[in-house]
Amino acid sequence: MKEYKFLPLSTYQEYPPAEMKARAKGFYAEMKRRRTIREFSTKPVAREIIENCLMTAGTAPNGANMQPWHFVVVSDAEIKRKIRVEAEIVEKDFYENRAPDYWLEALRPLGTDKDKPYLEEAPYLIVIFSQRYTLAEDGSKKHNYYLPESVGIATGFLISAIHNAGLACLTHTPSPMGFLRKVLDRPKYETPFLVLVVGYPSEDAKVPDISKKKLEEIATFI
Ligand code: IYR
Repeated sequence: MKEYKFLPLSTYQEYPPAEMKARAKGFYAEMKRRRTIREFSTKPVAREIIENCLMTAGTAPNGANMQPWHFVVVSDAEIKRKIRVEAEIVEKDFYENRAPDYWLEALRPLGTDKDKPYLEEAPYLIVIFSQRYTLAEDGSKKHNYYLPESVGIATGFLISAIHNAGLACLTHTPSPMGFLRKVLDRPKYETPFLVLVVGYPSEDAKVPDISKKKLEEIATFI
């Protein structure tokens, strides 16, 4: 049987408790500033920033370290336009026919609708795919595990990295999103997970007046 190597944990950094408290508080303050936006500037963003944010996403914990994700970074105007056109077709049907009233009611405070101009205006669309299996170089398939958990965690890392870099983003979920695989020519074993719209907010960007639940509402200590 193959012997697998283990290395000493050399990257862990312990902080004195007071510093830990300050860091935890500071990180919360930083993340609390993040807002999902729907009004983007067309101002360009250096590709290097996106590359580093993606490498951060790639560090996420995941099932059996199979890293069952693929990020398609779209900056090409023609492809962005195609995605907007297809997304607006499915979204029009969602808002006008498929969405039940209670869903539309839940979305009302967010001010969302069938029009998705940001899909063309923002400099980057990062289309996140989950991979049902990994294709080895010899063509053999390796099973992947815990896809939604793994890809969801990686997406969370990506959103945090984008915020940390000083950019804004929108988690966009066109429904259904099967068209993304076709438009981006991705293999059958990949399933679109989410579209992350990334860029600067427009000068006059507004956000809905909504708040997050309190700690007591989201956590129980026993
Ligand atoms: N996919 C639609 C609808 C939508 C659904 C939820 I739940 C949201 O939090 C936001 C939007 C859209 O993108 O408009």
